[in-house]
Amino acid sequence: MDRPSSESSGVGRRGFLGLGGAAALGRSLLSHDGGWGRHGFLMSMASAAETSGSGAGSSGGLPPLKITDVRVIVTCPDRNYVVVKISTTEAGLYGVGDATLNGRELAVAEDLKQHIAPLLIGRDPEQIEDTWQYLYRGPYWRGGPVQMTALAGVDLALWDIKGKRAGMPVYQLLGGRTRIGALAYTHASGRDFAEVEDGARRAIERGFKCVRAQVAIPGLEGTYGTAGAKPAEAAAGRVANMASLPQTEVFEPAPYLSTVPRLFEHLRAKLGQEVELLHDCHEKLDPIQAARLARDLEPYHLFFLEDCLRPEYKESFRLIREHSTTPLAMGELFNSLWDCVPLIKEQLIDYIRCDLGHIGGITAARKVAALAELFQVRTAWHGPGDIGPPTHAANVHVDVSIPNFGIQEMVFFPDVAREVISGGPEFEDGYMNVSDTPGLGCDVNEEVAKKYPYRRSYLPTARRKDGSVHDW
Ligand code: KDG
Ligand code: MG
Repeated sequence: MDRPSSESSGVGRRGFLGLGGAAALGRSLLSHDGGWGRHGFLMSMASAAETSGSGAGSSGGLPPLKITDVRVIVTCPDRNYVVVKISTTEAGLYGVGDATLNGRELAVAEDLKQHIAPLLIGRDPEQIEDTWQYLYRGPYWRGGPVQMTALAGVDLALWDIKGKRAGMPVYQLLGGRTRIGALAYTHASGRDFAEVEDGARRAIERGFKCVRAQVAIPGLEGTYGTAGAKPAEAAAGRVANMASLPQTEVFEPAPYLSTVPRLFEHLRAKLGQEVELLHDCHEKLDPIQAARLARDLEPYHLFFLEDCLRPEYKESFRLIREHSTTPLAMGELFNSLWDCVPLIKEQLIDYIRCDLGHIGGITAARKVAALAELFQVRTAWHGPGDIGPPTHAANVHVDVSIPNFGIQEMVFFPDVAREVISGGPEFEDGYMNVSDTPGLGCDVNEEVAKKYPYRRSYLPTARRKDGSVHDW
């Protein structure tokens, strides 16, 4: 299973010439009626999108642009990342996207190399929406986390190209700034309440105004979000995971449901009212359990309670709503735009927190955000360490350009990761921001990436005390 550190799609000029032939055949079929009726129009779209970009796409006197190469770089500086680099006919003009799907990195890399790259060579990179539609609907077997992560990687690289070509940061292309920065939250976790409190105090000293708090549950082996209580333990856990099969944590709802409200009682008593507190249930609860937790947390005024339910059970959010005024966030496991619709349009949540890297990139996110705006739902895009800097950059470009931004989850990447993938958002005084660098503002160093070969790694799994499988 292990692969070399850095892999390229191997689809270059030869693939481009090959596709040109197929597209020419397509054109001749489409133009069979020989006129400028419906078929003639289709012919011109296919021609513009799939081959040369001639007559469509480029504007403002710029010459037509084509995609010449799609490179897929798999690297593991501290953890695995999949980077997509799309080159164009303009010398030095390329885009960098992120297609990292934690635990299934090679599935996405192969999808990109084997199936998607050949479709991109020769296309006009400026036709982002058309390319999105073509890659989403084209394969017939649409959707799923692997394909949507691959699509996001391409989408980000294309927005990067468009921004670089325009000489503008992507947020300008999305309509320009609506705010000076994106309110950020970080994580505090620990083996007991005092350790979580220490972590929260450190975050506040660093400038954070919002902190997500997770605590180990007494009597249970491993609890989501607490492995990083001490940096050394987190590193050890990650290495162990890379060397072996998935670790198994134990989950029981009863101690979890009684411990979490006491954690927040402790934090409010020690930290006061000013800091915003959040908690991630990580899709572990049944509806009535989630309703109880949301109600029990009401006195501690959470900014939001995250991902209470498994992603399949959208209508069950109604039950939680009926019992509590704790604000709800949901969505990091969604990989379809349509997953978001019932929750937003029925106002069953307050924050939609899709992962831009798994739902199809900026092109998808701006639609989710626009729908959410109409129903007074705000955004809280997923921002964990297991998606790469280009996705974090994309998060913030969207955050600072939409009217209904809520909050942004953030991480600090270790220096070794930044050696390979540079750029990405900056943090200051509680807010994230992106620079005015044209495009997304990230780059990849392929030579350095080769120093860090891919290492197979699994997310943990969970079981109940009786041995049955539970959600991690
Ligand atoms: O790969 C899984 C992580 O992205 C996820 O566990 C992180 O839940 C998460 C969060 O809210 O950051
Ligand atoms: Mg989460």
